[in-house]
Amino acid sequence: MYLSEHKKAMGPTSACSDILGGRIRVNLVVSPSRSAHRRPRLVTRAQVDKAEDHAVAVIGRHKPVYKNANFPTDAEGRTYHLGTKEGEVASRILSVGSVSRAQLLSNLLDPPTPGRPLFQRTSSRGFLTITGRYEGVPVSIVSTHMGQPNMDFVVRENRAVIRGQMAIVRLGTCGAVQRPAKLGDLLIAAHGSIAIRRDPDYWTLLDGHESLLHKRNGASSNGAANGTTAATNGSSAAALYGGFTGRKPYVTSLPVTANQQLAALLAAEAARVVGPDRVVEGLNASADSFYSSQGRTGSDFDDRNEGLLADLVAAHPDLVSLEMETFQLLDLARCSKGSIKAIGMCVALAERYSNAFLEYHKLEELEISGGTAALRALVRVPLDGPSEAEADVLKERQVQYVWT
Ligand code: R1P
Ligand code: URA
Repeated sequence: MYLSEHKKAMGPTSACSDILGGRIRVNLVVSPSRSAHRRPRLVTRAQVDKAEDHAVAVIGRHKPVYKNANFPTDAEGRTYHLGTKEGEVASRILSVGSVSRAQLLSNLLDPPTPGRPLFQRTSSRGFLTITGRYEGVPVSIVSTHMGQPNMDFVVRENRAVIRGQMAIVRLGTCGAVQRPAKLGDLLIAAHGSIAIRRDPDYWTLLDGHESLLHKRNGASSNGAANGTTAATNGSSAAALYGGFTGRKPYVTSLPVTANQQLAALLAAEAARVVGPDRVVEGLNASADSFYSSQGRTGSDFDDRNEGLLADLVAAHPDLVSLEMETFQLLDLARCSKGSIKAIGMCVALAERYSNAFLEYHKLEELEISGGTAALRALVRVPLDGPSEAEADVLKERQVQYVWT
């Protein structure tokens, strides 16, 4: 039973917060024969059938049954995190970070016909998929949220519900690492992306190194008299903990490439929309956090990242942008056996070299410019359709497409 049906069946509802502060809706089920002043008893949905004839409040939402722990889908074939099924997502996808960006850019899609609104679905995990057409070609806009694990859900679960080749363009926001990239520019990862990861072992080994150093200094009460110094003790400790020496707090990967056909189309469309002097092509870096792994400093944590940005630029002179998802997209496209063409483009929201941050009211216009360029590139890139065998399977399953 869906929530709306459930609401009808279960009577009045009341919004409240769960223990993590998230909004949940509690259905108050009160027997008419009982007095209204009784406090409702909280039961889970699974317990509701067994509830005796007195006031209960049902917590939680309807949960479908998933089969296949390896790649969970429900009885309708909906994926576990994105909640979409075959026929609901187009093979050309614009992936954006936030739900509000997805909603904003859905205004760029062809106007829906009367009585047939754009397809929209928000999953239980908050992923929003909007499907319609752009210049007559089916496209989907998917809010991807933040970080590489979320991009992993978006790429893999969409791949699972689409037949034939796919194209994915990410439109995000990022930090501009060096000139000529500046605030408000569209930065295209035409040279691909590297990944930056904080290495927790650095701190683990550092702790071990320092406590051993401390023990040695403390144990050898006459250390100074023996002529031993912290430095010599330190190096023997490092030898004991082999691997600490030379270990770095942040690890960077080799670059993965972007699809060059899509990159060229996107660069041309972006230049058309905002002008060539506002488009910069180069290498992107996707970090595993907004703060430490992007070289943001502060005094609350021991991050050891003061030299990170300078090191990155020295090692990668073509580095232009720093964000959190593009690497995962390009890496999965690279491993997709030729079935995904991908590229990332970001609005420069921060200048890391000057410490300036874009006035937020200017962002919407830049998102629309970037979104227009991305949609124009998406509908122009050639894609192979489903194979004959896949087409037969689709026909047999009588898949309904939301854009037809
Ligand atoms: C951090 O604020 C977020 O903004 C950037 C980063 O990649 C990260 O997701 O992109 P989006 O604006 O697309 O979310
Ligand atoms: N998003 C990021 O990940 N980094 C920035 O500096 C700005 C936006």
